[in-house]
Amino acid sequence: MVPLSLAKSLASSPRSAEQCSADEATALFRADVLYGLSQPQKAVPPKYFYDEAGSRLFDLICRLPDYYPTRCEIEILKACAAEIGALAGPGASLVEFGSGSSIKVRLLLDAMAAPAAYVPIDISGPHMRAAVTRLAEAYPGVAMVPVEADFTQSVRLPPLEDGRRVGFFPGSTIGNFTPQAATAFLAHVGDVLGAGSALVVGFDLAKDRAVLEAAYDDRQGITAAFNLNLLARINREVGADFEPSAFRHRAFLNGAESRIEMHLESVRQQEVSIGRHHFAFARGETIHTENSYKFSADAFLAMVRHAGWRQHAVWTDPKGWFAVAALERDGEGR
Ligand code: AVJ
Repeated sequence: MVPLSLAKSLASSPRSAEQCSADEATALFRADVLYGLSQPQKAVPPKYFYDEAGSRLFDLICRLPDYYPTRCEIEILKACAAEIGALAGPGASLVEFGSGSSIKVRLLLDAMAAPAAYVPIDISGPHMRAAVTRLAEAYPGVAMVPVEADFTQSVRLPPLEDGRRVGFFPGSTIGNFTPQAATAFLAHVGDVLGAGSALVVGFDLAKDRAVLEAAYDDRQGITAAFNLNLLARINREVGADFEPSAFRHRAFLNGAESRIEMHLESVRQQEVSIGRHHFAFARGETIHTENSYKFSADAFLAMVRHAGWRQHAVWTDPKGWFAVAALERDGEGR
């Protein structure tokens, strides 16, 4: 079951969905957009960034000089891969939540002894399947079992071999949730993976405002294009009449909440229509499109404990900008 707090915090309309048809996915997208634009603070959940164009733009973001999280996390994973491999044990199955281009997972598969399966779960089906095709060539002995699903909703795993189940949730995607929803999500992941499983999760650390704001408002304007692409997607898939050039990308640190917020700001007073629904925008009014929480290691580990996980290890990069936690769950496993 989906914890309601989880759906709410992402400004989703309350409902549950997984592994649904394209028509159903579009209907849910429409419902989320109508719901989100009806709120006092207009909002659209960040999971909708990742259509084909958005997934490609996100891959570009990961290579930007200003966007440090990807580089820091890869540096950490290279250093701790052997220990994660030992934690996984032989014949383990690796389950990745929000797999995207599946690049970091290679570091773990390389370090694992005879991994049985790789189970990527991603909302962007075509992007994921292309990544899995590339991965299958490099890892012929590993069963590739992609699951096209919204992992913020309840997910069912396919049948897996007897080895340990190891969840992988990199990139600080956990930071898209409010701390309360993140705790609920970590508990949900524990239920999905089951007793005796492990979880490797990346999270971004609180740091200097200038570094953070540059990472989310890069000089090349790629993050702006990524944010604005959401409007083009809503126009195309939901039939809205957004004028993307009448909105501006905004990204800033909300220090009180310890999160980067991304918004799309209306440059003038205007009205946007979706079918018979009309949404008025004042000049300067925004659509809140993403939260990206920045944690202290202590705060993160407190959430993890509340969600029923035990800490195995926490690693950071030399600058102390990003962290990866390896967690375990009690029990016999299967
Ligand atoms: C994929 C959610 C981890 O929050 O840093 C990157 C998304 N947004 N630049 C993040 C994102 C703008 C990213 N996560």
